Amino acid sequence: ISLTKIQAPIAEEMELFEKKFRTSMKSKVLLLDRIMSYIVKRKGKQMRPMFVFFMAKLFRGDGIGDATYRGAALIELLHTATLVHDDVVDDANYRRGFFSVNALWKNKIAVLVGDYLLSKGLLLSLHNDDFELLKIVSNAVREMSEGELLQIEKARRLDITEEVYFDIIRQKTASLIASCCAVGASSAGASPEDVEKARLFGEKVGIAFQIKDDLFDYGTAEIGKPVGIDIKEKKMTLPLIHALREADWLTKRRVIYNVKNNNGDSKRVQQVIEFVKASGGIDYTIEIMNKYHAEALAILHTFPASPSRTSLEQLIAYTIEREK
Ligand code: 2DE
Ligand code: MG
Ligand code: MG
Ligand code: MG
Repeated sequence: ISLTKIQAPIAEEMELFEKKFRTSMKSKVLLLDRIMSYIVKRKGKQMRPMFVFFMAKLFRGDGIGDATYRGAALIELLHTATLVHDDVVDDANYRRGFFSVNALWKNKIAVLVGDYLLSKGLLLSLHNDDFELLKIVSNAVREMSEGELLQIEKARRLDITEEVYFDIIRQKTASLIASCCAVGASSAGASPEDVEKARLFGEKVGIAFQIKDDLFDYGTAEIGKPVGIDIKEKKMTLPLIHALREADWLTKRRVIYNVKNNNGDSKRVQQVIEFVKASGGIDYTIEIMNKYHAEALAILHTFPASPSRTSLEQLIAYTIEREK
């Protein structure tokens, strides 16, 4: 199933959202405005606002209020900010098949662009003194920053366990998708218990989402991001962590040596990829991803059946089946 089809029930809402999103990115500074239009033209799949809207509709089928629109715009601005900063942190030259902001305008500018987007997003929550929204997303920003730093700390020593891996992805990726769902529910007037359930649902989805992203690094699909970047960056993800755990000490030493001293050499990186594939690291990772998907689905099914629930089912199926 395609994302366009999944989006159909909220096509009108998404259109209005996009207008709000674009307006909130405007700046009088010419340089900033140019970069903003560059970013807007290369927009992503916008899965996060979709989570906000469908989750809101789950609790208020009769329509989407202003609070939900603000929440969706805030989340997408925040998401865009994190990607701009993430590419600086990761030294990544490509994003969504195009040059990243740092590749075109250098780190100095990219850092400031990210700050600008973040502040624009946070300001949206003040339009209606929406402190619940501000609280949810401020927490997500804190968690994402901690997750990124934890990842850097662990990349130095290559000693990451499966447990630490899940800590990292829960913080750096799942926290934002969890926030999408919490914001959607809360903006539609859901009870605190339901907001918490929505958050937990989003967290499971987010973990599955990042596992899928990490699988892409092994060349499991054509996505406009080069393969092996995580390994080059000494980022240990689940396929490699699992493969290493199963390996004998000599193999382990050889592979870790290759990761540590790859110096961007594609041949060394390719050797690591081959090792992971041969050791069943990919199959194992897919299994775990499916487990998180099933857990998300189980939480979703504690809510009564409705068209929006079906849409959310489709959206989480897409999360793990997507090719980009
Ligand atoms: C994606 O990980 C995770 C991104 C979180 C970024 C958060 C930052 C701190 P990946 P890909 C930088 C918070 C920053 C703010 C609030 C401006 O695996 O493969 O690097 O898409 O993702 O590059
Ligand atoms: Mg990155
Ligand atoms: Mg990163
Ligand atoms: Mg990645």
